[in-house]
Amino acid sequence: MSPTPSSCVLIGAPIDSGQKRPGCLMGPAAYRTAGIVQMLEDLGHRVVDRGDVALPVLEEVRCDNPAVHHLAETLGWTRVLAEAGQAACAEGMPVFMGGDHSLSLGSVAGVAAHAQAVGRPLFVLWLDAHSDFHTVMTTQSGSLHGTPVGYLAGREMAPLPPFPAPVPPQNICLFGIRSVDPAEHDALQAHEVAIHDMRVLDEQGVVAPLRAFLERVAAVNGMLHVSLDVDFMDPSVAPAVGTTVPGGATFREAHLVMEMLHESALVTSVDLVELNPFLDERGKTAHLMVDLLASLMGRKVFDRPTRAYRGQS
Ligand code: 4U7
Ligand code: MN
Ligand code: MN
Ligand code: MN
Repeated sequence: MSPTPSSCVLIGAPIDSGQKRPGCLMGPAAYRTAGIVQMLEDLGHRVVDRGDVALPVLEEVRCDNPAVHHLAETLGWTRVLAEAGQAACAEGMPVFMGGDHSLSLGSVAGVAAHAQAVGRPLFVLWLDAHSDFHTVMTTQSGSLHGTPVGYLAGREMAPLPPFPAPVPPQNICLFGIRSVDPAEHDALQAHEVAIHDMRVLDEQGVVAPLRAFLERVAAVNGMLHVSLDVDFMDPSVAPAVGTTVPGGATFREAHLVMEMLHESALVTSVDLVELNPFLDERGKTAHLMVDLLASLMGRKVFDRPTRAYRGQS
């Protein structure tokens, strides 16, 4: 069976402002240099590269947590990405090329607005070392790349606009996490977010936990947004990220996740985030991220049948 062709809409999000180490804004250029467009076309997909979104004129904003930095920029990126994301959903599968993870404040907002408009439930698979479940008030680093899961779950995030159609906690799956701050830990205990931390993956591997989640998505004809943070992988295979945490997914575990996602045919949008090309080793991490997207979009050694997730329990 050949891979199902689809239309991919590439959206560059050259965002650095969600954390303190400069470099992530070069991410979209690095993905293009690593051949993301050609790779997708070689797999038979139609590709539209929308270029990079631009920061609008900034509003003045203030908040009561003095640690928070770059709030006005983050708010600007969030608005512009939510708009671009929602529009792209009507044309194909948006692929958001970051940029740090604060871009997901906007990308998931756009996708969620689209899901609500078409009346389908949205699910989010968060592939990350971190839970990113802070709010503007609980973050101690003040870096807003640590807040997008909190936002999309509907936690209070003023002065950001209220999240359109918050994703029910049970529809959110945190996969591969191994660094959770105390405030995030307490909040996660109070929500019903599905958590497959590295301890679970060590014991069970990636297949069973991911399959269980995908079956839940398929059972209700859900849309599935996948957010891939470079630090989901172990730093030995993916060094180009500012927030490395040892003990991450291996090269093959990461590809297996992507291959299963392809076979599920459930993924409707993707974020590629936190790549800092300034920290890379001759494009190694940029190429890995492009190759992982290739696995997600159907590259394989031998054809395998699409797994029938629908109707399974
Ligand atoms: B990423 C952190 F304290 N939790 O809030 C914070 F450990 O998008 C890290 O997953 C956040 O890379 C990491 O600063 C955000 C820290
Ligand atoms: Mn993250
Ligand atoms: Mn992370
Ligand atoms: Mn990071």
